[in-house]
Amino acid sequence: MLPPRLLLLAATILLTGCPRSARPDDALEPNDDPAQATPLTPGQPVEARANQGNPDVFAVEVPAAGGTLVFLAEDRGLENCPAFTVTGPGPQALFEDVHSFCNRVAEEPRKAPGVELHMRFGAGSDAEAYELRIPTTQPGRYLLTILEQGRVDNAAPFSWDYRLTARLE
Ligand SMILES: [Ca+2]
Ligand SMILES: [Ca+2]
Repeated sequence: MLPPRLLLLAATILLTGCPRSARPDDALEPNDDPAQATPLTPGQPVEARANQGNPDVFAVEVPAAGGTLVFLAEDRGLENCPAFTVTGPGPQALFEDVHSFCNRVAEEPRKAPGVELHMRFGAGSDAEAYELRIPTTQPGRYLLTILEQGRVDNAAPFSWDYRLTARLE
């Protein structure tokens, strides 16, 4: 017989298809879609948490074309399993992680020309930092979405604590 908590979790997964978030979210919520995006000021970091199944959307206003928009997402703990999407201006897709689970190396992301993802590693096997470099071919509003992924068999939902900084080069 399963303990009641596991039974409740199993029922939740069966009914909703997704484990219910066990951890509190950050103070930037709700920021789950472009209309609710958290504005980022270049050079000013924000600290946040991505809970599995709950997208975190950030917006940067790029005043002029011809530079590079850089997003730096640094690991601050918990399950380091994010997928990134960048669009802009408008719905134009510039970067899209296509992996559904934590195995980032299994599938190459979709990238517009000139877009780069660099990962910095320390002692562990997970990246300490992710740097997305986006050539800004047009001025306007660019959006970054961070969506925490899971594993095939994670019973409790994953979360990732991160520090995010945008800058314009
Ligand atoms: Ca969040
Ligand atoms: Ca969110």
